[in-house]
Amino acid sequence: VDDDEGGHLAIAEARPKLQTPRLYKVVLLNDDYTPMEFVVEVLERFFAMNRELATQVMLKVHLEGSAVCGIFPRDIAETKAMQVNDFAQDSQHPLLCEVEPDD
Ligand code: TYC
Repeated sequence: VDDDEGGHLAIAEARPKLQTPRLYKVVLLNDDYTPMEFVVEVLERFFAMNRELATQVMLKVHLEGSAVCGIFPRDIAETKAMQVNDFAQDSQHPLLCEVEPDD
């Protein structure tokens, strides 16, 4: 609330200095060894895809070399990529996930 000295009160204009956060793509990369079923499970578990969509995205990676599995603010993108890479390592698959700016 602002007081203008003349005794009038006014609600101060709300000017939140916020910017929309930059977005980052989480990209899944193809390799020759990770089983297709494992990739589908990763997409279901970490990107909340149903089996049909997860299968489509897995096949796109397999056929084209890579595919975007989600677009998020930086921290979330980095966390998801790390979760996928850790899970793949623990399972002894070479599956790799990368983060890149969404221009
Ligand atoms: N190319 C793998 C195979 O033939 C399957 C695969 C798909 C691997 C997607 C990684 O991100 C990937 N078993």
